[in-house]
Amino acid sequence: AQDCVVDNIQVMKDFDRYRYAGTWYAVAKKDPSGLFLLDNIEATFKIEDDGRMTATAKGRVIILNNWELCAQMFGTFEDTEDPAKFKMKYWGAAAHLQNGYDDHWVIDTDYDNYAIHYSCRQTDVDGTCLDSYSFIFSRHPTGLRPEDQKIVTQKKQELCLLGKYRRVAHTGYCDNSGEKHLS
Ligand code: AZE
Repeated sequence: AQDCVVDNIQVMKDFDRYRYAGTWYAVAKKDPSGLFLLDNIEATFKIEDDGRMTATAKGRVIILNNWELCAQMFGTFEDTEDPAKFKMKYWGAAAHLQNGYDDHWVIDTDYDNYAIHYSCRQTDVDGTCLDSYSFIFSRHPTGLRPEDQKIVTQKKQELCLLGKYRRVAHTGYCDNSGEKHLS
């Protein structure tokens, strides 16, 4: 299905949250409208004792026009009838950060190297997406392995987002950092 209708997007078959758990580095992203994580984005997913998925994430943001900081975020995931489709409630460690309730779909992953995430915030009357964001995650901060790039390109196309991604830099900005960035 390449009609760009959100309901027709294929997600990961037999998604295994336990294998998805752990740390992922964003190596590319497609931004939604409005404020968003800029770079140095990493997310760590965890499966709680009751089986529910939670996550922490961090990334550089600029808020209030010129206040740069490392945003520390939390997310809890609600299951849906599809194991690869979640609803994510998220909030920041500090009150001035963003909170919200977004879709969190896992489009494809091999669990050990790459994962493709997608979230549509608003659909148009024709069922296509008006406001989406998407992350290409890697287990390696250095980027994707060449053999995974082909799969990722194919999936970007299926999401109707080919050409809309930007590379995510990892400069160490959020390393050993809490909410505040010192220097
Ligand atoms: C995500 C996966 C892991 C948990 C979370 C994620 C999303 C976080 C944001 C954060 C935005 C922050 C802003 C702050 C000013 C998808 C990486 C919480 C969307 C804009």
